[in-house]
Amino acid sequence: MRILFVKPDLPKCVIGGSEYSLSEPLEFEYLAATVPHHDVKLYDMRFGGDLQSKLSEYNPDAVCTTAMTINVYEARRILKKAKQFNPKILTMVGGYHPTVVPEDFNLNYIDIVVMGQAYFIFKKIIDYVEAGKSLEEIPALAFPSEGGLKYTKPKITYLDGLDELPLPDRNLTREYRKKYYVEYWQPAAMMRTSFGCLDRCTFCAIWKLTRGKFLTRSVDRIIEELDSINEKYLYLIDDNTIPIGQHERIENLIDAIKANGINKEYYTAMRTDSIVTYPHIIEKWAKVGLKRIFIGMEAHTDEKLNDYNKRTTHEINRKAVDIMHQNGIRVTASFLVDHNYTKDDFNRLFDYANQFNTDGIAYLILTPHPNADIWYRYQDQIKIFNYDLYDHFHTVFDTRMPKDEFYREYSKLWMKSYTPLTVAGLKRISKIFYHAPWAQVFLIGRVLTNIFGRFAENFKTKSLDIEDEFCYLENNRMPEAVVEEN
Ligand code: B12
Ligand code: SF4
Repeated sequence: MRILFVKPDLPKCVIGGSEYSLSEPLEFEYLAATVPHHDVKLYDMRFGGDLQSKLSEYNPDAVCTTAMTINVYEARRILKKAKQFNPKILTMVGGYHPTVVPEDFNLNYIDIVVMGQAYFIFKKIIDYVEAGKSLEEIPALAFPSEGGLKYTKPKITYLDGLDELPLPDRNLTREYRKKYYVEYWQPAAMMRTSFGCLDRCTFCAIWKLTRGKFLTRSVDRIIEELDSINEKYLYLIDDNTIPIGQHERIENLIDAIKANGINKEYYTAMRTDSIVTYPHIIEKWAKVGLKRIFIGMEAHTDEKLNDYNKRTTHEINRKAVDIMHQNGIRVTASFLVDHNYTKDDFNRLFDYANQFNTDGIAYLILTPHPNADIWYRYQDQIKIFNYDLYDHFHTVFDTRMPKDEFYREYSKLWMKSYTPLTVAGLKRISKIFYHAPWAQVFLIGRVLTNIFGRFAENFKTKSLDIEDEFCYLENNRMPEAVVEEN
């Protein structure tokens, strides 16, 4: 079969996508690796182009797309176009959103909605369709129909480990690889060494994907994949690279990286309590290439950290940043902005967040991702059901301040943090450029200009709460999610 994977473009109003990162579609590389006996092709719409001409050129038998919540409308458009182009094309969608709200894809131009981790399911679907066999015995599928989705059983499947998975097929992305970047690292590759998290933050959509388990890959398998990747810069997409009590695997991995002479630079996410518990691992890893780290500090008060069930404190966060800085690792600290913020809260957050002198800082608006605890908790307070706005840069709740003012203060947070308008901003920019290799100066400029551009624009329009032809409201409420909490 000829299978076309289509990575959707981002809605125009989404912030936080290509402004800072445009990375390889690992989901399709994994799926492609399970069907080596079929002809596969990728069309990454984030780089522009025209789907119609791709369809004519390749004439696929199946078109597969993926969707986070922000991709829902674009994913639908892709599959609709494919069906209109040739009604015989098998149209399929999977990913985070179809997993938790499959009903959003109950549309007559979609043949199959796939829920959960589809590594082995995908191969079966393709082989069964080719052989003309019924798909009913394959788990975790939903078939659109007028009376509602028809599900196969069980409704969702989970992984127990990651070692049985094939290595991602990076040939799929060969024509795009040089263009993928993570902030000012380009070309940058993406890879997973573990999946899931043992913590239970209320705003987080991730830990339920593995039923709360932390799944790991063996060191040998990780080294094998590292060896097969050409890029020097690696973004490890682990949700929490070193959970407390699970540190041995990373120590062994660091030893293996050293023993195998692997010369790469790493960027990953870690909890601050792990950093504080294992400073010696940070020191060791820094010596073999850990250069950058993303930490979710989330709040400027311990009370709010408790409310998010973050299980960290200001003191832990502060120590963690110190440890990273002592080891020459660049830190991006991320904070959640609450829709109930007043002007004073914005000012307090700015002062708090900027005291750590981190290279990167991110302010994400608290967003109720379908199936996260807060999605259930705040159901009756969710006011915007336009999925394009579920990007952490828009609020879908009513705000305490008038919306215009809220967004103005929000934009100011970013502007003040990344421009010489404030001492903190000036310090940050100087620090970023001072430590940057010459080759990255242009790329850093690009990220900063993008951030500045987006938020400066917001000063003009005075609101990020835009509705244009790409942002439209289809549902007046979200359907029930199917993933059960364990
Ligand atoms: C890496 C990552 C990114 C990368 C980009 C990834 C990419 N290439 O698009 C970066 C850092 C740029 C990013 C950005 C954002 N991200 Co992100 N990201 C992730 C992360 C950590 C891993 C995703 C991944 O690549 N997994 C690896 C692949 C192999 O797994 P997978 O995607 O789950 O795919 C499997 C199945 O879902 C299924 N599947 C997926 N697609 C399809 C399609 C078909 C046809 C089939 C059959 C199966 C299938 O099969 C795959 C194999 O089993 C997840 C968290 C997580 N642990 O999942 C968040 C996550 C997906 N991101 C999230 C969000 C919110 C964002 C942003 C909107 C945040 C922001 N504004 O900055 C932006 C959006 C911009 C964008 N899309 O480019 C949310 C999504 C929640 C939601 N409601 O949709 C998640 C869940 C994290 C969170 N915050 O809770 N992200
Ligand atoms: S926010 Fe981070 S630490 Fe909290 S549950 Fe999610 S992945 Fe784990």
